[in-house]
Amino acid sequence: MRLIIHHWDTDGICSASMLYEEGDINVSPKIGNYFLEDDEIERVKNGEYDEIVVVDIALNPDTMKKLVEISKVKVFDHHHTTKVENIEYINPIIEGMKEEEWPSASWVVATHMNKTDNFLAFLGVVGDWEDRIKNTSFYPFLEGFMKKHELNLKKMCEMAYIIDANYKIGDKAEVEKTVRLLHNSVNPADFIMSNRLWKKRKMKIEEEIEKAVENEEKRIGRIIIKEIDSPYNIISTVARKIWKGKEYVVVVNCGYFKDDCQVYVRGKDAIPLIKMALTKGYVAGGKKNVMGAIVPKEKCKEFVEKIVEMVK
Ligand SMILES: [Mn+2]
Repeated sequence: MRLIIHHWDTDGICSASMLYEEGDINVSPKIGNYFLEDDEIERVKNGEYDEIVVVDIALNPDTMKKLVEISKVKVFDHHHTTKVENIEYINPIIEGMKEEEWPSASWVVATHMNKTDNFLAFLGVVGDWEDRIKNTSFYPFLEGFMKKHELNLKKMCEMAYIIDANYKIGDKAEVEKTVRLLHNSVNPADFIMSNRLWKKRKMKIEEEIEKAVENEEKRIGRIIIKEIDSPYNIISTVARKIWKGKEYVVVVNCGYFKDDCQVYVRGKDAIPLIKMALTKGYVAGGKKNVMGAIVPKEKCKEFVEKIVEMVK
């Protein structure tokens, strides 16, 4: 049997859905965790899987080392990660290729499977980039696909928001179910647009995000710091909404985890910040423009100060 461990967002779901075959088991880590907790590792052990596939999520090296001790591990991804020994990586980004040419894990998977003319392949891209995909060299591919299928970017963004409402509200079981539902659907676009539960959740989440964006913020030079206190996992969306492309946006949410704060940065170069967070021993990851980290509540203030010092 094969286990697919995937990110909880649209790209992770679309990628896993393309890879999914009858009989596979698919799971997401606990939403917000970029690692597996001990009980999750235990369950992977007990599953006696022949193969573990990790998709669109940069799990921390400690987790990856535990997985490779359990079974054969393969990774499909487009995040900056450090390789762990004896794992097969299908990740053009760590081979030095351009982010714009490999805009999503769904595109990595689709290329690998020779299935690039696929709705889920493109929806994963839109999930990760939203509108900003317009300014990339990838856009003509997406445009061509949308023309052929009478879709537009606004509609595709809406579908990604509908899917993402499930993880933002914290429903891990629904996230996992979505992989199978989309896999089995003859017309995934229609399926998404007609799901009333998901659409209702999207509205609820939009209210929460609106509240957070309007919340007061601190400014230090070209850095915007926004502290929120939300039980929902909306930190990356809030950062994306505030970011205009030039400044650094730091969003902190200490309302999601019991003992930890989520710290999310969007800015010109997040790579040194990821390295700094990892050096400090925190769970952290990201891409060229983003860093996400989980930091103990009592260390959060100091951590944000360090970020400010590094980017100002
Ligand atoms: Mn992704």
